[in-house]
Amino acid sequence: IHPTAARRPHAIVVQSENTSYTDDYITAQYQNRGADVTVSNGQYIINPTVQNVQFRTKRAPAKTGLMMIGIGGNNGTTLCSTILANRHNIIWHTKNGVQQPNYIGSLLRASTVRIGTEPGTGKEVHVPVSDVLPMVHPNDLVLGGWDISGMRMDKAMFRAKVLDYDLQRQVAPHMELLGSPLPSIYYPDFIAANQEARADNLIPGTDKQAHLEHIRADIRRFKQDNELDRAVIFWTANTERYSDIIPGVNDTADNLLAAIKSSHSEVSPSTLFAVAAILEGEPFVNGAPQNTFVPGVIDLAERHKSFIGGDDLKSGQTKLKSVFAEFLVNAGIKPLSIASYNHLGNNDGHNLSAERQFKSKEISKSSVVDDMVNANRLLFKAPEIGEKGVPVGKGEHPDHIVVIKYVPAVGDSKRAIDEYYSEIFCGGRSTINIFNECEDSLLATPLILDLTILTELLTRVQYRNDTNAEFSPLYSVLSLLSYMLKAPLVKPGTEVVNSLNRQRNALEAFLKACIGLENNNDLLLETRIW
Ligand code: NAI
Ligand code: DG6
Repeated sequence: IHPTAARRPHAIVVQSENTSYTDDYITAQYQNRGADVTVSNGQYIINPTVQNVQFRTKRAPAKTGLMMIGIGGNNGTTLCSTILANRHNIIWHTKNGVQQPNYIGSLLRASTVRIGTEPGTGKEVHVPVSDVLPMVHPNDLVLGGWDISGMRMDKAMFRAKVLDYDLQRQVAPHMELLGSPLPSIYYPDFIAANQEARADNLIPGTDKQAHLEHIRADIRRFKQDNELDRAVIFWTANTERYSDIIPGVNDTADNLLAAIKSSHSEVSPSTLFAVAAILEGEPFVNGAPQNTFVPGVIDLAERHKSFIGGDDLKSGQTKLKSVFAEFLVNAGIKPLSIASYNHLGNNDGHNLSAERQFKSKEISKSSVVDDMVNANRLLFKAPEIGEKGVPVGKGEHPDHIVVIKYVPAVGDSKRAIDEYYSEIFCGGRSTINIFNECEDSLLATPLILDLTILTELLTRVQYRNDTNAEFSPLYSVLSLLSYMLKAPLVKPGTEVVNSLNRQRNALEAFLKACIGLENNNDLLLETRIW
């Protein structure tokens, strides 16, 4: 099925007493099966558990806008121009021949899910992920947003130097119609000093409360002007430095709101945008690595039952690492070191050449193997237990380094080099090197689309169970978005899952649960028995 296949609203119908359809909703009963494990005298005592949950999904996707902060950058302009190319079916010439627009790289539009087997033959049936539940089509997203650079969108696309010239040339008149980005807020201390020359499109003043009101008004106006039901607010602006977490300033919702009122210097632009989105009841996704979601933001989102997701798009090197490291550890091979280098020459690379902004990226790229390592205490020693029964340190871990260098000549075409050095059988050693080269923004753009479309969908799903008799929205932190994110934000107190396979399984299982289906497992019993 071609990734740009036309919308097919009723592609799947589940005939079961667990699933019912009305004009407005799909409602499904689901049994959430797990196991409680306790350890007693060195023995694992396991009690299987079952929870009954009912999911209700509003069928009609909202008329949705995507408001990007940083719309004039490489990701922002690439996203707008490729949607316009798809929408207007612009065909262009490359040195390899004629190229058609598509949504390759989008999990939702270009990948499939196994939905069951054909009766009789047992042949597996796969459907596009976007058919499992009604979802917004990317071509239908209404595009807008802010940038500290006021360059008109067609010119900003040329500045990005991502797309083939023949496509740029043809899509430019459509991009021109998007006009210039909305003025934004610029607190120079948060992004690299080398970005200052771009900052010519600013909301005046230094009063952060006034800035918050301004952005909220922008969101309301954008929704009103475009008759939208929903606007997903998406940070794809420069990576900021980390904000200090200061008790009394950004540790609770009330303190954060007060800090904005007093224009406290530690409130970052991205945090201000997140607060604006939450107060407007619109979801906010952070595509960059900084700690936008200080505790006060999470508290505020919970209070308003608003949705947030982050952090940092997982486009290439880290995505592969979250598969490769798991493969090694699950194969019983012990990674001793993982050394990751990359260099790139776009504006993102320029900003990341500053120490504090690099630090944010280094943190988000570094935690990705932790859960796989912690899951295998045969290979990696557990932390020692201190006096009060509390673990000391993190336990044994492979050496893991991340290096990023700015090399202007290569532009958007990022080079990533990874060395996995591992211990194998009886003292042997294995060294595996990976070299990857690709246009960074062409990897990132489909992720922004997937995150936006999934976020909109998740705002339409409600649940009830034994403890909540009334249908309630999902929890504010949308950890189901983890597949597309390097350092997934999760419900405080719960564990982060970095494994790409597990993240995808979770998403598939959730989408299927919403239509009353169990996730397929690979038991394939019919192939194992007579
Ligand atoms: P870019 O530098 O081309 O674009 C960022 C844009 O944000 C610029 O146009 C800049 O003027 C604007 N900006 C900076 N501060 C702003 C503010 N306060 N308000 C509004 N606009 C502001 O960068 P690119 O390549 O588009 O990447 C965007 C972000 O996504 C970066 O933080 C990057 O680290 C992150 N990212 C990118 C990935 C990729 O593969 N391209 C993958 C993972 C994350
Ligand atoms: C260089 O690391 C620039 C970054 O913005 C990355 O391109 C981006 O974070 C993607 O990282 P990864 O590890 O998913 O390829």
